Amino acid sequence: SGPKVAIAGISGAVGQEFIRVLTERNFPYSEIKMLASSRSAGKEVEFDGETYVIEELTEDSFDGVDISLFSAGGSISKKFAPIAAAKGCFVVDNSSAFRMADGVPLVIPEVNPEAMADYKLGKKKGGIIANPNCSTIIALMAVTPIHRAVGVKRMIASTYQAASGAGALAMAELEQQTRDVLNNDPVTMNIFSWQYAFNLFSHNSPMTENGYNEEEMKMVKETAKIWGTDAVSIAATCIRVPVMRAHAESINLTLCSELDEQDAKAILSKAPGISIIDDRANNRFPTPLDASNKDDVFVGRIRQDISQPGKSGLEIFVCGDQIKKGAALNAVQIAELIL
Ligand code: 11C
Repeated sequence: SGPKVAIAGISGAVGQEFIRVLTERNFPYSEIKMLASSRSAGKEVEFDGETYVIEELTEDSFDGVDISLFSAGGSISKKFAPIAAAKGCFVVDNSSAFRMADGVPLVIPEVNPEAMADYKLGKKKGGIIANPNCSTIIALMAVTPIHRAVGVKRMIASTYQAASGAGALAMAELEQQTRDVLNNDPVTMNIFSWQYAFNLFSHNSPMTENGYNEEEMKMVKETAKIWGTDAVSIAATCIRVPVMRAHAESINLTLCSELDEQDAKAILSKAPGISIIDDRANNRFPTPLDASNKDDVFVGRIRQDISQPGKSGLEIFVCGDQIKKGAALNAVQIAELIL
């Protein structure tokens, strides 16, 4: 027994991860539908010991469905999420389509579960809940416990983002280009405009008028919505690096009151979903590979910022699996709250 579930975008990197996370967490369901575009319809997918035929996503797909996990791109979400919600379905949407919409909760379960207090099976008839951008989730998992303890006045994030954030084809491009370079073959660019292997570049999202790209502005705007305040000054520089599936972020904080680095470490050690790797003697700190395929966000380099007075500044380095906590796991945790 359990809810009737649908996954929209089953053939993408996050869609495939939904299957793994639902299995790992033993998510209850009575029926499950695997949905994708007509291109993937008819293909088969394995889940929980059964073979499912992928169905084409249509307006009728959500009849009788209780919870849908969407990761099929913003335009599919814009079209189908409201249709599903109108049919009484709870949609957990991984795209950016509804994140900033009034009345749509934007939720990291460890951070602001109260934002979706009314979104429970039986309590409300359907609705859309947005999953934040992966860079925002990974940053706020680590920074929110500090913010709750002493208040953050200013946050500067510099990201090192993995291929997975741009999808399965970008991951394949990184792999292929790496082979090509090592074989001395010509490198082909399909997903990105620049060589990716053995290189890095400014995030590929569109540039906005203020010189920040959309990824950077998502971190600014989504953090304000999740924390429920515009009072924290935030800026980000987002960079794509040739790493497969976990994002890293260097985060510099200006605090509202002083916090000793040891106290910061103690706060983070107790925070849900956080693992600490912070071994100065051995120069051992989080890496994207530590975080890959893991649920937790890894934090290290926890140190006082020497450029700020007293103990009013803090520096941390975080790594989190982009497909898991940055997308599929966070969405399934939201679905668990709906249950
Ligand atoms: C990246 N954060 O790593 C992006 C991918 O708004 O959900 C996801 C974009 C989004 O490139």
